[in-house]
Amino acid sequence: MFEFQIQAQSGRARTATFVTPHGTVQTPMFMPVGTQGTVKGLSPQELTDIGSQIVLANTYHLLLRPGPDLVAQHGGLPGFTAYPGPFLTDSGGFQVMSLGHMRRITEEGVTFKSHLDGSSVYLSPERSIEVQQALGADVIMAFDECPPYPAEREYIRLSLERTVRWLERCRGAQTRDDQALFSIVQGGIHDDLRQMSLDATLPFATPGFAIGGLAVGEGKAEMYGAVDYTAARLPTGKPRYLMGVGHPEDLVAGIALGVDMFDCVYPTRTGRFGYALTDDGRLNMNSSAPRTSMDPIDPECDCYACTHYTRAYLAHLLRAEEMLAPRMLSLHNLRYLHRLVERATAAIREDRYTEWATEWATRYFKEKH
Ligand code: PRF
Ligand code: ZN
Repeated sequence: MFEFQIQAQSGRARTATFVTPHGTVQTPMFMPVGTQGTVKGLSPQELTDIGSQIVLANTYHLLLRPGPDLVAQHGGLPGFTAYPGPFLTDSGGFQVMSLGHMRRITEEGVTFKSHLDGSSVYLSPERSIEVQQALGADVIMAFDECPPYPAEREYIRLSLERTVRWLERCRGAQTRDDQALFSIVQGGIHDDLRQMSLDATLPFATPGFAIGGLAVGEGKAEMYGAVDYTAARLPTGKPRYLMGVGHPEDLVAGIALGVDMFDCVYPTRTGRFGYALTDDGRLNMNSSAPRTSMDPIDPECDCYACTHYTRAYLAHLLRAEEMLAPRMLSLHNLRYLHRLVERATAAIREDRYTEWATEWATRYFKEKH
């Protein structure tokens, strides 16, 4: 179980298979975000059809509503959601920081007010694991703290040390052996703090390692620097997951640095706002040009929207506030990212990743007139 087998490499980029109880997946991989146990607007069948492999769900949200017991009564997330593939649950650490009110963080855990009804909720390493076991994902995440950006160096240091003590407690709380517990390396954008986090985290030899604490407001250069430093020091033979990162250029750059897994609300959120991802950059479907265009969003895309609809029809749906519009744009954007990593994988197999990435970026960032 959880075997990670590298098939090909090109520089630091690699392609591998990762075995989970609900199926074997191919990396590199983009994981759609299904915070509430649903990828907004899309059915499990649609996700399967566009090549989604693992769906991410959130401990924080599902703990508050509907509660882990109800999900467990359905046999966990697969039974509750009818999505047949693997799930990954985030631990709640990051969501408490970004969504919970009136947080109190202590060594023991975090107390916060629910963003839904203001009630007081408690999460700790033990409680997070208990909830993630009830949710039943194939990959579960350690309960960590993601410091805000910017934060004092000293705060980041104390926080990453506590995250390591919390990792030890997560380990101790785990009673199932059919869920891979991934550890999370923190340390902000500071190489020496990343090194401290690595030194303390690597000995746990978890079945996978995440790079946390990024995409919180630092610049792209700082983010890529931290990914570069961290990914180069993670074990070769385990999956590496860059948390909360997933703009197209971040996937292309992250894969070059040896990252295997990504997740982000970007493709679905930007789709709901009327933006479509293409090799020529992000297309604003709310603008005037698409309203009369007889072309599909992307002639190379094989998604349902691109094989059936013109830009003009989709722009019409968007302006009429028809719900098919956000659905189709979410579907297309997810398919775009899945195809992007499929093309990256093909380039890795041909050992021409850098050439492919340069070609892709040249077109993606070219000024359109
Ligand atoms: N930790 C956890 N989840 C996360 C992150 C993190 O650092 C990030 C990084 N911004 C996204 N999601 N547990
Ligand atoms: Zn499409």
